[in-house]
Amino acid sequence: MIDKHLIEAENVTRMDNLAADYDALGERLDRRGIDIGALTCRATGFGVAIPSWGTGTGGTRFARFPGEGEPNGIMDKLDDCGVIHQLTAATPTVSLHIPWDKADPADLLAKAEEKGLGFDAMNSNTFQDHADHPLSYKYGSLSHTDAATRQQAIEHNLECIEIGQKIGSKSLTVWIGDGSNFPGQTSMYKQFDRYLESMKAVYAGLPDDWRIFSEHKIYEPAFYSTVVQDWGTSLMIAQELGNKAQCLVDLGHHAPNVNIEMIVARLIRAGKLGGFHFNDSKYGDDDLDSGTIDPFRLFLVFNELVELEDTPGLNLSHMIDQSHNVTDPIESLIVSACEIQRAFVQASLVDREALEGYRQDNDALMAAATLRAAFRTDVEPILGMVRARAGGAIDPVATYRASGYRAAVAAKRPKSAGGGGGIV
Ligand code: LRH
Ligand code: MN
Ligand code: MN
Repeated sequence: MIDKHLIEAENVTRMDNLAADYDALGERLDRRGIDIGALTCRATGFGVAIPSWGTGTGGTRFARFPGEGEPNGIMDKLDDCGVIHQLTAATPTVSLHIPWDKADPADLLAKAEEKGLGFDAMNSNTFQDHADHPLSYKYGSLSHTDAATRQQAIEHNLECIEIGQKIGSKSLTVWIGDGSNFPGQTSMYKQFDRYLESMKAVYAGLPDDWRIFSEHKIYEPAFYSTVVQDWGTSLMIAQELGNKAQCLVDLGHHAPNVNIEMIVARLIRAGKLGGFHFNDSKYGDDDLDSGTIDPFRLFLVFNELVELEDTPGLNLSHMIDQSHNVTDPIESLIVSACEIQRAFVQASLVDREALEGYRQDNDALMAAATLRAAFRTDVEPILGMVRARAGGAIDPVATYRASGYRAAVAAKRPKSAGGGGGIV
């Protein structure tokens, strides 16, 4: 962990400016009838889960360029997650990926406790072969034509639930790469049917207080058709499986320009929105840091979430899913957590009563202006204050750099290999 005296010393250098900025913002918000104290409280309660796999350097299918001091295994990853939470005070949980993070559950729990972390959704992985799975997923997993391969994939998902139960997780996210690469290669009807049958077997093993999330993605690794390719299919799956099944929206898993905020509203209406994988993208599943390409879109997603937050039964799992190729993953994850929290706070600033009035009057211009007024408000003083009050860093990236954490772990962790291919 980072020495808390260092965090305090770093904060001391920034506290006067922060306090002045916070007061000034408080005055401005007051003129708009918004209580900065209440908003700060709201922001304090916000958390997003770190993907364990995001702490390593990702890569593309062309190459992977390992960074210094990369985590070797889940215990190192949890150390890094602990640092991210320590500095941001906004990432209290970690989402694990099996088999990448397989370890004795008692050790996982002990490490998480030491770092003040909990566990969010478990992620199964049947998009690559496992050393201890005799059958290959080259031609699919839960929807494979071969019953034995489907069974192997089902059992893997059940094992993920079993591990999750031991560490306090309450949900399983299923994303599969199944699909086809050529027209005619597969029966799209029968393949989906096989998938549903397999998922029913997984669902049957789900504890009563668990949820299963179906994660859609338009394409990749299959390039002609994908079994769970969009939110329509994902909704069908969740509806066919039952109450404990919901949809997970990974922001990068759509065609460019798709109106994701509308998907969010639709899934909430159906009672089927379970959670998110936040990231940003320019072209496809780029897995870039949240809010770095299109912060307005992130804001619009949160605008729907805030507007509909009192919907009965809404219980969202906020998670990040990113891949870092050219940055220090810890820094990228810090930036993303802060940007996601920022979007939440900005969306909380929307004058909902005025917006509703403009909607009633069909005043499109003023409705859009109402959203813009919230989006344009610089809420950084609120974010900084939330972190400072929680023992985090006013400027988490600067504090992280000042701590020398990366160099310190680089001296201890053996360098990992580069080469072709990264994680998805
Ligand atoms: C697939 C995906 C899915 C996987 C993760 C590694 O692209 O978004 O969530 O589990 O990447
Ligand atoms: Mn994802
Ligand atoms: Mn993805």
